[in-house]
Amino acid sequence: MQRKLAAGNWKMNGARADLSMIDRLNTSHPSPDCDILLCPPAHLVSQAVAQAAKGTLKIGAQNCHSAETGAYTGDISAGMFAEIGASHVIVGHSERREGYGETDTDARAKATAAQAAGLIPIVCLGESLSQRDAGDALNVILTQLAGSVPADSEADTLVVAYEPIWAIGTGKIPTMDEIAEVHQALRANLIDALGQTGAAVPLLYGGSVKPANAAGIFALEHVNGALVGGASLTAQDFSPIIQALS
Ligand code: G2H
Repeated sequence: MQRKLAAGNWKMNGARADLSMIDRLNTSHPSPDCDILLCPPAHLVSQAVAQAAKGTLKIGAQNCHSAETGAYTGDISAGMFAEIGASHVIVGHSERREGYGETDTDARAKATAAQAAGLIPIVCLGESLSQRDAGDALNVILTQLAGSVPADSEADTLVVAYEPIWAIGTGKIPTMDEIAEVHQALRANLIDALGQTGAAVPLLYGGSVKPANAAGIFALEHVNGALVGGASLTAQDFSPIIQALS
């Protein structure tokens, strides 16, 4: 059985004062098989961990370097995030792939570094609109999966998130059949690659998840939660999504 996960990705948004929403999220009591995660910008991770300490909410990072230490000005390693109490790190997000030229190889190196540091990587995959229109979505996604997931992952050391690029921050989402088709293919491929471990890896959907569409998405087979951007910025929006999952 897969654990469920409602993960908020604040991207480059939020200030210290916004961490007050952690207190409100910490008063929600998700089911025992459901984790709630917030990934604020890097400079807020430490304070967020402290603020979340009195509840069950987990705090993660949005990116990490693949090296443990070194001359990488401006970067932060997985071990550094682990040291300050983070539990997860997002890798391979399309905004990193598009904006910084990150490849599947980079995503896998970061995911491997995260696992070595004791963090759970959330490996993101997803097709562009032109790739979907060309009928190439599944091929693109499964190629990214094969190239981005560390081969020796365990069910409790990996999360995979399907995020169609054209659905991110646009208010558009795929049809329920399209999401179901991708998640079915991801599950089958993870089982091929990892055996029974692949059956238990949590699979998230991401891209314009809102309170109004969350329950329908969560009802789909092989959808074990969501990676939520804009709607994770306030408790008013994120709380009902958490409720819909748990
Ligand atoms: C996709 C998602 C969060 P949003 O990037 O990872 O963002 O929910 O704003 O589309």
